[in-house]
Amino acid sequence: MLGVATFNGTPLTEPDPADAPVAQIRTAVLSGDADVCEVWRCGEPLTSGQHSRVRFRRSEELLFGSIAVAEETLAGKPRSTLHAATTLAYNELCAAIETLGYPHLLRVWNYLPDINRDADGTERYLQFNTARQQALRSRGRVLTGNVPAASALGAASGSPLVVYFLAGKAAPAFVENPRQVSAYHYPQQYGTHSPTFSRAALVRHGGGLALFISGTASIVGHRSTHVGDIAAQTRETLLNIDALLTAANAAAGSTHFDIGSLTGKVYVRRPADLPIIQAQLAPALAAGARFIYLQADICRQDLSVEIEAVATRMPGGANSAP
Ligand code: 3EB
Repeated sequence: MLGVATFNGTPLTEPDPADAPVAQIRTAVLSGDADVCEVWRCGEPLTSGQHSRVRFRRSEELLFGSIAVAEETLAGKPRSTLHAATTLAYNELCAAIETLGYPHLLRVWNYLPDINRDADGTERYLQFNTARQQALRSRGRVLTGNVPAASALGAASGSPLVVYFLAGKAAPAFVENPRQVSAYHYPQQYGTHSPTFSRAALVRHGGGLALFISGTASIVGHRSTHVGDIAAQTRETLLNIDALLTAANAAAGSTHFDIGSLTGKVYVRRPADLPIIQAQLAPALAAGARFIYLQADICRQDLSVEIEAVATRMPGGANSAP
């Protein structure tokens, strides 16, 4: 086991999680087993360690890491506490992967409390974007093109900023969505510092393939669409995921991935919308896709649903869920 993410305090009893980093995310689980967790496995020898605040576990090629930063500990800094927490998390994350020799960030998950709340005149998601971009720049990392797939969601008030990630020794291929403006090129109306992420990352590993699809929402071009229409937002999100799968298959040189090969998380802003969203996902579920449903605020206030996913392809061609 490379690493684990738990949601809303899921207790971990097996198998010996003491060795693997556990990212503890405070987002309510909306359906099925409340004790669900996300487990990243790898069939290779693994070792664990800690670098500054980053707990990690790694194979020869891949590293899973997790860092949590409580904003209360950072009061009195010149910028907001979230800015300070994000700077610290990204500085330590970059230092860890560079020192340990896994310099390529593949996939990053960001959870921040009160993501849509205004603080000191700026929405906290925008504060996060500014600090993330500035930290990456100060570490000499690129800000467009070869940037990781990512998600950024709200978490319960009072929880720490939690960032967990996968990094590799080899560079992945990054995939953009032809239906959407690249997030790192969003116009200034969405914030002075664009969000630094790619729409998807395609990773070759051990003769197999893994496709990491970033948080995907009802955005066409750079605009939110179907504001207030939950069913239509879900359908538009699926069209975006379909377009990404097509782009990823083109990059991989073969039709490896389809909607039925996805495992993922569906983020739902208002729990009451869950049945509407699930009804729209029925064809994907019938094709074999597997999702868990979490209550989380989406970073754009006008959006109600977001979906992230992963698909893996084993050597020899079989699809398998992670
Ligand atoms: C979007 O497409 C929706 O800031 O890391 C999705 C995935 C979104 C990642 C991030 C934000 C992020 O812009 C929001």
